[in-house]
Amino acid sequence: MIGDKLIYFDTINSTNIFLKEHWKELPSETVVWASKQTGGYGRMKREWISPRGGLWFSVLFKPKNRPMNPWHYVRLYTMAIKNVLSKKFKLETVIKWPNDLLVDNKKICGILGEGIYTGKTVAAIIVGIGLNVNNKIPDELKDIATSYIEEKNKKINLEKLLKQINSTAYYKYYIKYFKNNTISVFTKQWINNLNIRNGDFIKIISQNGEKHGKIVSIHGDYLEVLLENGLIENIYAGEVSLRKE
Ligand code: BT5
Repeated sequence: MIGDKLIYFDTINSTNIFLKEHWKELPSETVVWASKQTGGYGRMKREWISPRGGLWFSVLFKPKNRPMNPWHYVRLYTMAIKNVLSKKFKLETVIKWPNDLLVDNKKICGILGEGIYTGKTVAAIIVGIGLNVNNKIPDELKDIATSYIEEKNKKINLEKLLKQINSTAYYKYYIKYFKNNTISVFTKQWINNLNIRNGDFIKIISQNGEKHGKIVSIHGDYLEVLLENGLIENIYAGEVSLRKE
């Protein structure tokens, strides 16, 4: 079960970095949890602010003979956390494609999937989860971020929450994923929970700049987008952020 091996730190640079350095000697489904991170990061090495009170953890997967797309692993955690927040804590969120959970358009959770490659094959996957729980949001993030305590004025026990998330992820999502050996069994549920729909106008932001377009169709792994220049492009998760327009 995920988290049977749990490594805890009061303070660490980043739980993802720890697993990147130690993945070889640790078993699959090890969880690394820290009360505070000093060097937390998101996609494209963006800073992830991780003060005490939030839930910051990473999960190692080293599955043999299983699909190894880091984004699929991210997606299952996104759905599991949405499920736990709704069912156990009465907080409704929407999934912002591809890796965030939002409350009223503000980010409460960000998830980062990283693959460790030996040659061309993925030897391990690290899923890093940042969930704002009992931490107040600093002024510089107030417009774009929120936390459970900001929304509900209540605290959650972080250790219990961590266990609830991991057992929901495992029993409701990962077992089915591994058994079917494909993420497609969740595609319908994924698309229904997203904050985007066919026909939405979006801005696509990547390291190569910005593009504007209209969503033609949403697929399990990508969005089909009609760009301003008339071309159709498939947009994959990864180094891309979206804004609805
Ligand atoms: C993510 O990146 O959303 C993935 C974040 C993953 C963090 C976890 S914590 C445990 C593990 N260890 C790590 O070092 N990382 C993982 P991205 O989509 O790139 O979003 C990053 C952006 O979110 C930043 O540029 C800020 O605008 C914003 N941000 C930073 N800290 C935030 C916070 N605490 N809450 C909400 N938004 C934040």
